[in-house]
Amino acid sequence: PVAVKLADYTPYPFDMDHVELSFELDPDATKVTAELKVTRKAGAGNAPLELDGEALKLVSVEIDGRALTPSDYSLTEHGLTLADVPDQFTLRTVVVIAPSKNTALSGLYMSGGRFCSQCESVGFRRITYYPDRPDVMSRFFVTIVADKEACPIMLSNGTPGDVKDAGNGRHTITWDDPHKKPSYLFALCAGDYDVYRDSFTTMSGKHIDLAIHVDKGDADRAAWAMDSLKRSMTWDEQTYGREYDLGVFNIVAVRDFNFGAMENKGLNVFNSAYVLADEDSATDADFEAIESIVAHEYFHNWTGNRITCRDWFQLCLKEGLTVFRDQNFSADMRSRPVQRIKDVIRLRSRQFAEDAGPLAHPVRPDNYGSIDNLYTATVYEKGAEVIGMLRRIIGEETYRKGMDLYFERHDGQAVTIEDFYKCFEDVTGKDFTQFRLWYAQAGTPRVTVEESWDEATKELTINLSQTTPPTPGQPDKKPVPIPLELAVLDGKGGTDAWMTVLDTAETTITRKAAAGRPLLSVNRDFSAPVRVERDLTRDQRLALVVAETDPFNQWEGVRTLVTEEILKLSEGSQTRPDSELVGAIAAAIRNAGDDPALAALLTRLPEVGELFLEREPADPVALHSARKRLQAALAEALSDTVGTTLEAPSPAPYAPSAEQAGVRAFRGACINLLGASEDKDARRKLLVLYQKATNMTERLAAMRALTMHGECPERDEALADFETNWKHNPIVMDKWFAVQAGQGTAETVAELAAHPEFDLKNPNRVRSVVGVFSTANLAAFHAPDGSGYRAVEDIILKADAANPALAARLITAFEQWRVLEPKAGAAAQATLKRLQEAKLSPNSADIVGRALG
Ligand code: BAL
Ligand code: ZN
Repeated sequence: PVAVKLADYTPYPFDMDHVELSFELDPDATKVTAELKVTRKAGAGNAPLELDGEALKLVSVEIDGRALTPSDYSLTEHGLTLADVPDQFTLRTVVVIAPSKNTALSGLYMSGGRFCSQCESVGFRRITYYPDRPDVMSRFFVTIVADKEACPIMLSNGTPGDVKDAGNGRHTITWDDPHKKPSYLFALCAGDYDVYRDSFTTMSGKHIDLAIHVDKGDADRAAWAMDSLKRSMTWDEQTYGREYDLGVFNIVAVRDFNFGAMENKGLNVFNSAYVLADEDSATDADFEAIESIVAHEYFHNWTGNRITCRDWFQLCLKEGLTVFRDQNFSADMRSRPVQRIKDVIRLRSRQFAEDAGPLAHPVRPDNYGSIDNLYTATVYEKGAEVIGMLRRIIGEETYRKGMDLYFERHDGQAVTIEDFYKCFEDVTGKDFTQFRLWYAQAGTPRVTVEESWDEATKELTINLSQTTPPTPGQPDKKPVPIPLELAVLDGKGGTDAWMTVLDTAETTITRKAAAGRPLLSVNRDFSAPVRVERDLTRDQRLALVVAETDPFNQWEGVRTLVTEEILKLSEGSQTRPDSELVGAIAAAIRNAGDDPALAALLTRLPEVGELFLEREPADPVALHSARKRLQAALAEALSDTVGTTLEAPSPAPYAPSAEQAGVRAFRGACINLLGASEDKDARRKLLVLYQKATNMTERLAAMRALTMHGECPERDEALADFETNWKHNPIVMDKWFAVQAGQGTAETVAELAAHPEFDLKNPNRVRSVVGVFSTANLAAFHAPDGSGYRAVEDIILKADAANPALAARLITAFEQWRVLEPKAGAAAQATLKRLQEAKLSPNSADIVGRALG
């Protein structure tokens, strides 16, 4: 694909502040009439009117009621251009689209027999001819005409009018959205749903009708999503002073969806996996994900919708900021340290890997080949970290002042990162030019820490230096301002903590201690998204874990020890896990017993993919085997704890509360240890745990642990039982597919893909097999004989023909081919080359091309 460049941005030459859309819904031939009130902007010269459009059948074009003929316009497969238009006019177009044939799930399509839409980023152009760019903001009036029986409910953005009869068994409604918005926030859903209703009273006393639309029979399973929505609304009022601004807020759950969810104004569309939950069918992780995604989409109402992006390069303006907001919401709803650890695990496993490979790009890229491929861990997760650093540097109160100014100054506008930072410059009087390098430079900075102790002066000298490795197109990097939370610890609980902003290549700090040599704690709470390098011995690290007073760094200390141990085992410098270290880790886990959620996280060993960053070349098979050996040793060392934990009953009656979830998380960690255990009785115990489980969290944990034992009758019994019980529920069956793809081999993938319920058109199902296999089962995916790649290649090619956004995302699993051991690396490269020679969509071609470099 041809690169689009930030430097080429020019404003759209026309205002389009009033849009009337009319839909006559029909799965095979929906007629869309668009009336656009167009005004040429002052100084726009005689620019032509260029409208985007794709996969549309044009029926007619009129200007001010005068029908145009093909000689009056130019029509291509990418749009409609009218060269000669007046300064002010009404454009009326009629097109026909076929939602039932739309497998890309972008634009208007059918899912489960209902109409739904997805327009971000560029789906609206598959609905009608329009300037499909975020800086064109209009007031939308949307009329829907549909069959009464097939579509008793017809939804769009804004405020609904009355439903009226439209003859021939049809009815009609008009929605008016008073808030100007870009086309990517348009939505339309229509069909027969069950509805879970509630209401909310805002801080100024306004009544809001809330409704979640789901599959027939699923309404009760929307209760948690509704509860999460109301808590999000309260949180945004209390934390950011932001009130909801329409009388209705609708959510629609859709089974076939490319994203997790979408923040369309007043009509959020959700992947049904992130709406439906109850104790029988959902895990605590599902409840947690629903809470955070409902919050994320709701928070977009202010950070994304009321203030949107000028162009797609500014995507992090809404995404990084909104992730930062949802992470803090989750931290307030649950445990802040546990939330921080989970956020960092996610950041490191996905974003650090991206930053270290051929797909590395800045948080705000300055060019892209395919916009769908910009929805990355870097834009989202690193984008959130940058906002977190901003808040750390200026303090919470000043951050809130800056945000207040941002909302006040830019409400109703489409803006840039520069506009955002200008608000913070104005409230602080500081210059954020250097800070904005975080948006422009790709790559994860490395901070090296060296220390020396002067016994005579009782001074600890700390040398800090930073470098950022080269990334594609960016060989040289400048120092960025890195807020480092530091502390010296006396080992008796005494903590002398401070923050320093490392904004040069190198700096030296001295810290006086009251008595003996203190221990240094660095990057507490993961204050900056960097890799910290310290040359410490195993015993120094163990001492630091014991002395540590920051919960994040306590976990981090154990994590580092575990990582080093797995690396040693994988490299053969050690054949058996060091029993002293295993004992120390087991003790740390037992000591964390008061906070079972934290204890569960300490029990979870780093995934193979996270270890890739530590050594080149990476040998996934050796890493996996080393990890398993350490896990087995830990299972043995903790066997008493595992036994007593699992003998106790699971909390009852069930509640999805953070407290109960913490208890179940540790029980799940113990079940997982049984999965790694060499105890002969482990399989039988696991089957009993599976059969007796009173909730999905533990049932699934037991089934997964059984698959860790490979082929065995107990595993087969659990899998067969699960399938029998849940075959009617696709969201739960996704878990059944995922568990097997996450533990099996290439053959398992082939079997799962041949299963009658494997559906290439359903993104959740494809991701539960190919996505899980290629990102969570790296020893099998990166098998040196290339069998793992062959297992997914054909599925990716078929998926690409139907849904390019989905396929392109799957191909990113190949991004690390250069760091792999030579055999797997060569096989991965060969697969990418074969894909390149196939006729790929522009989305997939973009990823393959960049991955090969
Ligand atoms: N805007 C796309 C989905 C999300 O990030 O909310
Ligand atoms: Zn978002």
